[in-house]
Amino acid sequence: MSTAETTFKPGTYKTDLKPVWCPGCGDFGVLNALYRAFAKMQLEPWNTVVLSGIGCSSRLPGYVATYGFNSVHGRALTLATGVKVARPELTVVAVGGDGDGMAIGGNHFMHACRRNLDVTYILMDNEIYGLTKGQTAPTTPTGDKTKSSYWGNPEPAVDPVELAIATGATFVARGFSGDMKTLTEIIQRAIEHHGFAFVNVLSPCVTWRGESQYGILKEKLQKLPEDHDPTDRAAAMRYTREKDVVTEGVLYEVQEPSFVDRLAHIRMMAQAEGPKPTTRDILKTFMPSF
Ligand SMILES: Cc1ncc(C[n+]2csc(CCOP(=O)(O)OP(=O)(O)O)c2C)c(N)n1
Ligand code: SF4
Ligand SMILES: [Mg+2]
Repeated sequence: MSTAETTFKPGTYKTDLKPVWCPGCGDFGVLNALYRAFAKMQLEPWNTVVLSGIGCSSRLPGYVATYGFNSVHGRALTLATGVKVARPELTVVAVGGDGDGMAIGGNHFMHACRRNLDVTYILMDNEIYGLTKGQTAPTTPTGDKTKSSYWGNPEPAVDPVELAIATGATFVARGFSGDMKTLTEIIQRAIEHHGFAFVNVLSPCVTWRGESQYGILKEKLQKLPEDHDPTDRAAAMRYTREKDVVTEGVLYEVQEPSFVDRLAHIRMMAQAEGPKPTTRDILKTFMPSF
């Protein structure tokens, strides 16, 4: 939290870099929702880290005045794991695109969910590889024509929300970059959640998915019914693979020990056992003759 004299405003988190996204790109909405959520929570910039892979969306850390890193394609969650394990007291937010998180980074995504890594992961899902000029991504709907599927995408699409629930994430939400009020609330709840918090944000790419993508999504958007029970896994699953509608809100949330909690417990048990093994002791367990 801030000190009594400091009040962080959304603008506090802006850097001098001007986003190079195309005018109308959905990622502007995500960036603004993130600034607002940080300000609502009064997150100290020096205790907050925003990490990403590579893609248009992955440029986001450059526009946020916290610690951050725009890293290697598909590796946002590997960095987040390292940062959180080394400095559990920091607020860690990983961000990136659907290609970054579901294709090359799909493996890391699955294991971050399973481990219940205590970080927030915001996926800016535009259903395309934006930066590399419009190739089919894992979330591109079947049949859609792209730069790499001229006759239509032959593959079934993945729903990141479904994958997150199936592989063990303890907080799973869907947002829309065009509904900043709800998205801000969702991001705040995700950061407050103890454990792996996944937010799939539908974030239109006006350049490679066409200007109609925003209107189509807006038309399909519906709020989660108020009586939805977020601890009910089967109920949450009913909002995955939606076609005619898109439901926004926190679909799933349960409390479980996080990866950091489990590591701390192991460390405590190891310390209680007595003096630490030396490097030689450890090598001996592999090579008794050492
Ligand atoms: C190891 C590696 N493979 C491929 C690439 C090329 N590449 C850069 S960004 C990208 C996909 C971007 O799509 P997405 O992650 O959805 O982000 P968007 O640009 O749509 O926001 C690819 C394939 C790369 N930079 N590094
Ligand atoms: S190419 Fe698409 S995703 Fe990339 S900045 Fe432009 S609109 Fe956004
Ligand atoms: Mg993309």
